[in-house]
Amino acid sequence: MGYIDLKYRPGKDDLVCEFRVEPAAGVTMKQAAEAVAGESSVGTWTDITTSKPYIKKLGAKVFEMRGSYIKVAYPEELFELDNIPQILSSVAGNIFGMKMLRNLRLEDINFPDKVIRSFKGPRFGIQGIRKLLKVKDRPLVGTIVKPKIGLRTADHARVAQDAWEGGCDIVKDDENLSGQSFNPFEKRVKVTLKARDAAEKVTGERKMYMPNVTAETNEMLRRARLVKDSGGEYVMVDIMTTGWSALHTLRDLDLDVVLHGHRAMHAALTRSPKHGISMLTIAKLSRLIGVDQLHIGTIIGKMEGSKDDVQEIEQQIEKRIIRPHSDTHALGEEWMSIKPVFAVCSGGLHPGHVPKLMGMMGRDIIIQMGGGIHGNPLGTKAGAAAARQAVQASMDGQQLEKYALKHKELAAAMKKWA
Ligand code: CAP
Ligand code: MG
Repeated sequence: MGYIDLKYRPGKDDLVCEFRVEPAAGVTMKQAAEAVAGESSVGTWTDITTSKPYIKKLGAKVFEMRGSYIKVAYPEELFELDNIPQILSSVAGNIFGMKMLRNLRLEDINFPDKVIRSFKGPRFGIQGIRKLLKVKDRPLVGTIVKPKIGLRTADHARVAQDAWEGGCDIVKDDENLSGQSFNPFEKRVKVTLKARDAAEKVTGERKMYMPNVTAETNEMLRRARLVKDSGGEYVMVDIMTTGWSALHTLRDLDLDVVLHGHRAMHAALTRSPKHGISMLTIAKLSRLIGVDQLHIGTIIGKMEGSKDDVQEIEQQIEKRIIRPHSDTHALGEEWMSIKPVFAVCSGGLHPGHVPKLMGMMGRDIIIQMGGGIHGNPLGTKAGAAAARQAVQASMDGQQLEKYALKHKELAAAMKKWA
């Protein structure tokens, strides 16, 4: 069954994917494209005796072939509208392992309206989070308690309180901290929320604690409920290691808590420009299911990421209507009533990075510094103050060097890292 039809134009009910395809030796691009479209829709490696005439209309159509890139349209009847695992088992499943391909990368998925309408999307979105924190238009400043794992509960809460009192809006657990014996989940939530309340009293500002609820799904739901019942307003979840179904289940709990999506393990899929799944695709799936905040990389810090990709991803999660961009292989999207997601920038950041980061990504970002705050020679409180000072200087259009002359905490950070 031929799947290539370069005259076909996708209908509004089609789901469309863009792939980067690298055929194996001896395989033509056409043969590779046929194999990708067939295996990800109704085909297999050989013709069969059991097919029926009505199957043909369910076949995917390769409607564009340009260099190493192909665009494939899938009739939406192939999919269960609110079932991300099934959608990915089709367009991001077996095809990655086919011998006919040396490499394959899923660059983007454009979802038909019916799929988009079948998901909740973020509960809070950017405006909901700004309202909760009472922070109108500057970037939010967050930190991660460091050392990333190992602190006993009381020490963990102390670091958090210092960070809040120094100026952080948000303090989060690190991605590999969950319910270890040295810092049990229940105890950590209670003690750290108390520290949050004390910091709110001292500073007069709203302060948020993001406990990491990552665990087996039922346990994760229990932990999220415990956070809510203990007066918490945020939970953090490692979306890649818990999985799409678990994230969907957590979102469907519809707890009135902000969902922070950490993407640890994403680079196993996203890092190679030749093979895997783009962070753009992962970001769109996360928005669809409904995280309120998502790590998207920064280019500047210690983690891999290209400028175009990160800026494209920020657009995709923050805007309602996205135009296609051929250079980043973004297919565009119409997000209708799905709320925007707050872009989280972290990874090797320190206050000296803030002007460039805000210049590149604007003000609707959450800047998270772990080492860049707790490594300040004057300590965590000063580290948090330095981060806020760098944001304020950038908001006022002031050079950090000048601002640091009157702000010793920023001066200490600049001296150590800039
Ligand atoms: C940052 C961090 C973040 C990663 C996530 C860490 O700490 O807490 O998890 O940066 O990367 O564990 O490394 P530092 P991304 O600020 O001390 O680097 O946001 O790219 O997913
Ligand atoms: Mg971390």
